[in-house]
Amino acid sequence: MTVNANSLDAYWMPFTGNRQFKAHPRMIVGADGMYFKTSDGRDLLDGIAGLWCCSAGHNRPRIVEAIRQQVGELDYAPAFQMGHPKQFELANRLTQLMPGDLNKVFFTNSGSESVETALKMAIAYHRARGEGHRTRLIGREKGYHGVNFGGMSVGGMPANRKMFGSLVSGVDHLRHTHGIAENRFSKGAPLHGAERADDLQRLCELHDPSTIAAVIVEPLAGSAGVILPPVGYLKRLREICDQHGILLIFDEVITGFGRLGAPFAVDKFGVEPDMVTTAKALTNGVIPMGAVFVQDKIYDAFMQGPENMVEFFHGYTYSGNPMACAAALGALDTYEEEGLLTRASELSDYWQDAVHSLRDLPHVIDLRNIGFIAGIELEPLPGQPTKRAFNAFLKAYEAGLLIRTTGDTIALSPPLIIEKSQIDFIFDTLSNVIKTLD
Ligand code: PXG
Repeated sequence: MTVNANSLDAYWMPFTGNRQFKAHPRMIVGADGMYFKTSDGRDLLDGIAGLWCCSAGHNRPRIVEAIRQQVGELDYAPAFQMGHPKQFELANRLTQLMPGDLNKVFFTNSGSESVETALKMAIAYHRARGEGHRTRLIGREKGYHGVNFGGMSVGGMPANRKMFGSLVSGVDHLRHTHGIAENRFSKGAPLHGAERADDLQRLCELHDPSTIAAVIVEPLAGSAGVILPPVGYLKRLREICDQHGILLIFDEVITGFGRLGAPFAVDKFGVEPDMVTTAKALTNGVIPMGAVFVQDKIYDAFMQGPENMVEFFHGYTYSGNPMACAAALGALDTYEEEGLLTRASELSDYWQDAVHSLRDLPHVIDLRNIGFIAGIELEPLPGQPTKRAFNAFLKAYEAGLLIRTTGDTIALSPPLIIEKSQIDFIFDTLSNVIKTLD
């Protein structure tokens, strides 16, 4: 067989319309700062930080240099029963960033793996404390917690579930908070809907709280189309969890590392969960890595039995991989030197005004914003859900702007280094694109 290196046939692309893409490829061949370079030589403003991960922009010197140095010094160290200094340095840096009791961190390679890790920790934690009856997991409709079986099961995006059988058992879901009419065109966190957190109380009454191990939610649901928590909602979830001895997990894969204008959603909303899952911007998206933060009490509960015994039968070949740790340290240096973990709060009024300038355009039925995130919800084309937003994506791409769409919502999450003129470019371009949509 002869191999044609340029053929697009062999690669089965993830979360992509393979046939559409292969008929009309969109190839990226370079990246620097706020821009991608396309194979046809155009600059593409990155309106989504890669996939919500390149928060310091592209080709950042500290990160590039950290990886270069690391690969020549120590390319790999066994993740089990052996350590290397950068794992511990990174763990210390990270836990200093996290408020409260979230002082221990476990390394994974993706958001999906962080979620599986947290769910397993929750069940094993209760068991270690003699509450092995707590096995039930509660997620939320429209939630996205990655693509592995646990995360898919607690997740609530129908398209991501329907093809894959009966999933993990013993899972239930809270209602989502999307589509509350009074919340349309809210600026920042919406005022209505905190009482939907009381669904948890209802599920406690149905299942008995002593069967529930953990509740997992995204503080802000990204993939489902930028759904913000109503004011008071997360605090109410925390209260109900406390009342019944249930662990609360925040999935901060998207919201972590400055996206909301504070280091974490934990800071932004002033609610401390028992665990926080992260990935993406942890390494600026450059090397795959995830991290699960847990409160001291969780780690401590596992530290019993003979000292030579493994306490938690879980981990990955690449947990705390040297290159990933180096990239994460380079990313943290960049975030700190450039004040990126809070930069979105400095520019959030400007961003918010720009988002809401789209209000009177055709097809726009809702606008949502917080930090450097925007959701622009379009009225679906009759009988053709998702098509109008996908057309916006294609037109924006032609006009030099990369956006994401989910359902009929356009999501924006630019690198946190974005300048005002680039914010203007995003919204001028989008305004023109939306005006020309069918
Ligand atoms: N949890 C959350 C909250 C996420 O947003 C994952 C887990 C899974 O992470 P990994 O690293 O396994 O992909 C995610 C991922 C989008 C988009 O545009 C969102 C994600 C990934 C790709 C695209 O909505 N979120």
